[in-house]
Amino acid sequence: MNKGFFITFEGGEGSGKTTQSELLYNNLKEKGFVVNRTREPGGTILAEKIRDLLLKGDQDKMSNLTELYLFAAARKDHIDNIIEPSLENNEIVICDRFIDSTTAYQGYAGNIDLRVINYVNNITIGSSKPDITYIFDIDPNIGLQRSINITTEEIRFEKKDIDYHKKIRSGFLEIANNNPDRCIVINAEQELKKIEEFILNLTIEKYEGNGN
Ligand code: T5A
Repeated sequence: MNKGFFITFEGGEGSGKTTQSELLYNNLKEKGFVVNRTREPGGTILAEKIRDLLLKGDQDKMSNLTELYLFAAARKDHIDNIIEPSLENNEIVICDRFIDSTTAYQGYAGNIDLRVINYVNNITIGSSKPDITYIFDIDPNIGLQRSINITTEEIRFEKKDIDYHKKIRSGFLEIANNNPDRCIVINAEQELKKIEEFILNLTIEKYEGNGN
């Protein structure tokens, strides 16, 4: 029997991942699937505390490597306590951000050697590799404008300059190119409903194709 089904949503700031991951969660539940929706950094008590350290801190007060280890520590706790148990239980897990965010933000934009990033990602996730990853692609000027309209203290990364966000965008596209087996690039500038329907149909098709 197959072990659960793991879906991740990735992309730059304000690309619409959170909105669409919630829509997919509701649509799948409505169709009778057992679904668990979670996010990174976060998902457990410990990982949510690390999230606060990472996202509410002062810009540039933390080194890139410190950042990488904190994201990895939060992820390990999240995998052990939420993601793996859910997958073992044959559930569909939807996660808002996962390892590709580390590769794009700390690797492509943060300039940590990608070999280090891949090594840390691999030892952190073990066998918990996503079955599908939706990568939301958007012009960072549009994405940042969308996220500015949301009131939150979690702005450490949003505050970085536009070149940083452009590197994130091209990093995500390169990740998609290198992992065509699991990554699907979504044009995030399309109308919300169109994206919602595309993701729902493709998810069900892939889920059934996975032998579920
Ligand atoms: N991070 C995270 C790392 O650096 N390394 C890591 O390993 C990990 C895991 C996490 C931060 O941490 C960094 C990356 C991030 O900076 P987050 O909680 O994921 O942060 O927050 P953001 O990505 O900043 O989330 P945002 O809320 O800004 O963006 P979303 O989730 O992509 O966008 P969403 O859905 O909230 O939508 C933003 C706005 O746009 C509208 C929505 O209604 C909302 O108002 N919208 C649309 N408008 C028009 N057309 C559409 N199609 C729309 N879709 C959504």
